Amino acid sequence: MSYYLGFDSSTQSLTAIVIEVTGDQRRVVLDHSLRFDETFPHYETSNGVLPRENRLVAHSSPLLWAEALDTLMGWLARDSGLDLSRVEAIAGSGQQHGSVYLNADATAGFAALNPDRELQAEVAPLLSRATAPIWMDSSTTEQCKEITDAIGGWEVLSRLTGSRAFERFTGPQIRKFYQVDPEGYARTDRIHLVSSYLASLLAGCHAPIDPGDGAGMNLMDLGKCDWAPAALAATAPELERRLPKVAPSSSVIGTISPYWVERYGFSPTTAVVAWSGDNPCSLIGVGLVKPGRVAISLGTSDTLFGVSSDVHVDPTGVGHVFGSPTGDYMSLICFKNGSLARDAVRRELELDWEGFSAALQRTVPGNGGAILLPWFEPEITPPVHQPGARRYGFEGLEGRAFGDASVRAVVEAQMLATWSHSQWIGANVDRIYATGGASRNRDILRVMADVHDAEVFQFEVGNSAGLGAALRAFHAAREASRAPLDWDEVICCFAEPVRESRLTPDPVAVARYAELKRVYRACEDHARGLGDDPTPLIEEFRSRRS
Ligand code: ADP
Ligand code: XUL
Repeated sequence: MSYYLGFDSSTQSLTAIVIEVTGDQRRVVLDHSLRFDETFPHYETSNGVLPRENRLVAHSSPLLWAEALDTLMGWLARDSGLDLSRVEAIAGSGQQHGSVYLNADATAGFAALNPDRELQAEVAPLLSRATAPIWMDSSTTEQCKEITDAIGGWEVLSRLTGSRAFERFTGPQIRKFYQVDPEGYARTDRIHLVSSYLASLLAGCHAPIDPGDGAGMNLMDLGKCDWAPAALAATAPELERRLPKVAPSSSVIGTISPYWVERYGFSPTTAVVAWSGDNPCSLIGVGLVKPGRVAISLGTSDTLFGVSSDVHVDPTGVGHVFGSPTGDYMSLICFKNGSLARDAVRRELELDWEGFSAALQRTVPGNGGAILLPWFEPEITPPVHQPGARRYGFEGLEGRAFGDASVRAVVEAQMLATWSHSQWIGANVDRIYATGGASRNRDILRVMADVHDAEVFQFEVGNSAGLGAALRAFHAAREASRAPLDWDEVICCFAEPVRESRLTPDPVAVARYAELKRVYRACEDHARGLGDDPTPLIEEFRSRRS
């Protein structure tokens, strides 16, 4: 009887999911989260982001992530009722793109963590940069341009690494650090992603970066799954020696370090498996191990992703191709204004989530042409650098009608954006797997089903990234013990949609949204200064109202 432990170090929380596999018996035995803002208030984070004046900048703390790992391990050992000595393997998922900068003492420091001391106290002297830029940072437009020019254009970079240069990607972030703090860069001996940093703390040595997370750096040759010399040269000097190796997602890094054995009672034989990004892990956690279907994750970010067997780069330069933990590829689009935008509208109207749902129920598909582009933060898809929500078609709405329309307008715009910007993926979207914190809200999923004209399914475990990490631990442990399982066998019973959760599209709403799609695109273009005033289209949409 074995346990497999998966962590998910996301933007706002750290989650542990434990699965048990005994012969044919498979079950999730634990799913527990610590939210950063509430559990660790001394870091003063807001939704996992350190205090900031500039909205383009978003950093978090590597010490917060270490403290969360130590605290959650302590809870598992003392309060979960699980015998941690039965954990056979551990893997993890990290918010993508975020980077941690370590000095030359880190290699020895990781190998000799003192189990009598808290993890964050052990890690603090090993950092060469106090904070970590995360995926919400949009402050590197200049560096993106420089890297793109140096490499010969965005198409070249995109074909090489799977994405054009994006502000949040690790390469542009590293270049900015090198430029604004050359001494800090010179002091930096190793640069980790959130995923490989936390894996290193577990293994007591520098962990590799997997192709899922490595592809989110603008530094990895996607075809070779190794660092791309031209991209490294365009980013910062002597970068390769500062990066961990790229290794397959199923790599066993080693056994768990004595720190965790002595502090919390793990078996010294517990395998530590390479961590990956939250989206590649989610792919496994919703059972997308073969091409065909797509998932939409409504976490802090909203993402839409699917598996493909070949590299199919977005010709419009908006989407990404990452490595999948199965060895295939994943196509992905990412929206920064996901849950936090829904939260912003909800809070402004002083609603709880039930009230938010009630507003969706009181309003009709198409919303009388009222559209709210929810760019509260600078947006990734489409690229919008000047934050600020944009409203169209709200004239004449007041009081509760205005509030209700705002709720529907934000959700409809988000779903229309996932539809509009995912066409390049070319997937057959007749069924969508919904995951992430907001996927428990069936009123939001109703809009998803009608806009995409697709059936939508929910999952028992809402945190697919954490579950995917636990399943990756199971998969890698079986491979290491020379009893490999096909991915279908790995995910069986765990990552299957709940049949009874199925939402089917409503033909009347589908027809209405088919008309609204053109209006939505016109609003987006107008708001970005790329198109005419969409008012005539909104009026025409209204006049067609049956
Ligand atoms: P992440 O993993 O990126 O940290 P989660 O997947 O845990 O984020 O999602 C957290 C978000 O889920 C919260 O910011 C909140 O807005 C959203 N959420 C939680 N419950 C609901 C609900 N009932 N309806 C809509 N959104 C919800
Ligand atoms: C993906 C992305 C986000 C983060 C945080 O490219 O930036 O989804 O991984 O969840």
